[in-house]
Amino acid sequence: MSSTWHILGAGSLGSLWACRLARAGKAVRLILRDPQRLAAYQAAGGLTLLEQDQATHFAIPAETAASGGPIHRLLLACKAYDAAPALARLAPRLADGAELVLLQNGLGSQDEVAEQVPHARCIFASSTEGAFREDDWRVRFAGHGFNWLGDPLNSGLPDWFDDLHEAGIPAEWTVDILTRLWRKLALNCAINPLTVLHDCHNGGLLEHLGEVDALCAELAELLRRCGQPEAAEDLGEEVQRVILATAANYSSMYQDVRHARRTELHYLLGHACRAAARHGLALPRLEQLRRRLVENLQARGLPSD
Ligand code: NAD
Ligand code: KPL
Repeated sequence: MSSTWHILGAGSLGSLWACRLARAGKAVRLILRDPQRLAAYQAAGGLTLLEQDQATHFAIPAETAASGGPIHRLLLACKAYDAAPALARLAPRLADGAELVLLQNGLGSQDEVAEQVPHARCIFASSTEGAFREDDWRVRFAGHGFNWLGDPLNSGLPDWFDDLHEAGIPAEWTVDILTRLWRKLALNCAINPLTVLHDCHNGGLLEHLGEVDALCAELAELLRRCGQPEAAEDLGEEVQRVILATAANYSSMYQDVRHARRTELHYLLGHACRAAARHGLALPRLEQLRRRLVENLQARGLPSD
């Protein structure tokens, strides 16, 4: 079994993982979107990681999905809405027993991917690290955080897990990855859409705590109905703590909207509302929030699915 890390998506998190793994001497290959992106990457000569005032260059090899060669270990580091289409192009290259790490925020995309590759092992990740692209192939490590990884179908620790520690990637294996993902989804649902609708940074929601609390009550009810009571515990308190701790920041959804990028709404609030409907649970505030957000995105000419 090859120990190469194939990483699809040289965006913010994909580049951050690629640079740290390469710095630790791990074999890494980037998978880029098409021959044009590959040519642009090759002209740049690699990725640059910016940490505080230090810039380090990594000449990581790259290819496109059309390249030959089996893939044994794949980090899928694209947005949730790109995950299944991106994987479809790579599926023929996955070796027997291949392992995939799915870095997508929210829920739903992991199942879309797993359904396509029933013979591969799909490991879900939930990340609170922060990174953003300053320019093509230049990524800034913006916020220290943590990564939880786990496989809802198999609790066994993957044999490559120490690669992460050796690369300085803060990570822990958890048997409760779905609880982690649901909890983060609920936090994102309580904060991110309201920052778009009220056009404010996270701290601006301190003016709207009644609205936030009412959403948290519905989200907690949903989590319990979905068999995630732990993810529901003290949700409102944690949401307020996050609002205070990140008061000066703009949420990821706010930033997507400000840069006229597609949001991950379908895998966040959309997933929550679909789960509620499946359980026959009426959550009027959450549904109204989704409708207001869809209208807001449509008015801006942005995708709203
Ligand atoms: P990003 O947009 O910066 O990077 C995604 C990259 O994937 C882009 O470069 C895009 O071109 C590439 N891509 C898409 N489809 C592709 C394909 N078919 N082939 C090759 N490349 C393809 O996104 P990101 O910020 O790194 O986010 C990735 C995921 O991680 C998201 O679900 C996000 O919510 C989550 N996340 C991000 C951060 C962060 O700080 N950036 C933090 C926590 C979680
Ligand atoms: O994860 C976040 C995001 O902006 O996506 C926080 C800061 C927790 C707000 O929901």
